[in-house]
Amino acid sequence: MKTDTIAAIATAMTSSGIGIIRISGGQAFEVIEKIFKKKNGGKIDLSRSHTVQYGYICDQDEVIDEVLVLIMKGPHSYTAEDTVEIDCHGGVLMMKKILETVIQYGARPAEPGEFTKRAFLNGRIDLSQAEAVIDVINAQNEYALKSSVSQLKGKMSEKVKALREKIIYEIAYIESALDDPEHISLDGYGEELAKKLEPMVKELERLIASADNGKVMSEGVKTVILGKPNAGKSSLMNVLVGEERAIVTDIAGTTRDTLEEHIRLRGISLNVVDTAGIRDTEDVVEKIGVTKARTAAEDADLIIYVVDASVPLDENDRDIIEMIRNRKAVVLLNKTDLEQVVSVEELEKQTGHRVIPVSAKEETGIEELEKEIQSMFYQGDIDFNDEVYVTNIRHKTALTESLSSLKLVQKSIEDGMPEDFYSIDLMNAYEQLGTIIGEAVEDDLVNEIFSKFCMGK
Ligand SMILES: Nc1nc2c(ncn2[C@@H]2O[C@H](COP(=O)(O)OP(=O)(O)OP(=O)(O)O)[C@@H](O)[C@H]2O)c(=O)[nH]1
Ligand SMILES: [Mg+2]
Repeated sequence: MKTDTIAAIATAMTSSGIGIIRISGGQAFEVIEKIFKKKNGGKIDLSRSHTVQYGYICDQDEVIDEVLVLIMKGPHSYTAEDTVEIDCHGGVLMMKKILETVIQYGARPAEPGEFTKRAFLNGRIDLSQAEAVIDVINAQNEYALKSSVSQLKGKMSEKVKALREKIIYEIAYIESALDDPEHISLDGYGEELAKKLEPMVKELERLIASADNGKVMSEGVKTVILGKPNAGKSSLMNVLVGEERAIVTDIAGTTRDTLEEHIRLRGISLNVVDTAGIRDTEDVVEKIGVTKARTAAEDADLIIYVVDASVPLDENDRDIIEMIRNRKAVVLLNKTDLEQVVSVEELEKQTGHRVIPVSAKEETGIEELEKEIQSMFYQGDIDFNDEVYVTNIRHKTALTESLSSLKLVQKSIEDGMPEDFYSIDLMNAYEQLGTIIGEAVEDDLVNEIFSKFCMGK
């Protein structure tokens, strides 16, 4: 199917090295054929997709600019349509002139966001991903950027889709059972549904809570420093913060309370928490500190486990190694300026995590630590509690509506209402979630019923 063909200047409207004019739609190739000449006078070669060709944009005999042209055949393009990008000289006048020529030969000016809208309409991305494109462009800081890139990759959609799938399953089940009570029983179904609703409600609550985006931006990655007493945790904290924030002494059990500091590390914002050394202790105050340390570790996005290289591993270390199993963690082999009785290899084997030798005292190895954290962050290993963050008010509204519908279902179950009451509210929840990814509802239910329950077999 041929859509009309749109064109726009894709780069900023200021003078710059290069400007890009983008054309998308059924006539994109026809347009470029009419206005492009190769250096040797030949026509553009449209036989292969994803090629770059060098030549001139011309209006009849008039040469307008020397350009590179990218050819992308649909569906392998941003819009999933035939797309042409013209790289020209980045003067405002030049870009405008080329755009005018493109329009003169068959395209029309694109509306704001229309390329992305086409990507959505052509099914290449869903609505939340389309919105993420705007967020990526507008991101003012690295968190915002990171969170919108993850939304662009479809993380938000994944969550929403998973929730919707669960909900539609229940709706279909209820509908099927009401239609065919002889074969599908609803005995005890309310209780079963109540159990299933609980995690869904929690998930929605978490997502909604994350929508306090101000918090996300300023909060950063919760990083907890763990280790047995005297390992050098507070010393590390001070190095990271860049000042003597925490008390350091050679007395084991110096740090009693958790101490939190906000730092920026290579563009990543971290909330670093120094904790009391983990050990069994009779000291009442220290004991509270150790419990606090454990709690902090539980909801950390990242754990930095500090090991004293100058003394053998003991049961406190083994305890901590258990705590960080399957967690995002970096292990620091500290005090490597002293004689080492613990080796990197041994520790790597014991913990299953990357081990970096450091000395908090001499401040060596800190750069490696920073690099490691940075790469974990950008590879998506650390991901703000592994959560998707809602930064879009439309999403927040839809999630909130969906949550209240699910709560109504819970209430109906509690009140012993008939099952068709459940499905009305479930459907509301489902529809609300659907608006986030821009999906229609009607067909899904039919499909689900047919695929899962083989009605009228
Ligand atoms: N030689 C050497 N000494 C260190 C290093 N890091 C820390 N220390 C010393 O080890 C002792 C304990 O350091 P802290 O930073 O207080 O250790 P901690 O892990 O916070 O200890 P608690 O708060 O008691 O759990 C101090 O005397 C530090 O000076 C290091 O890299 N090399
Ligand atoms: Mg300490």
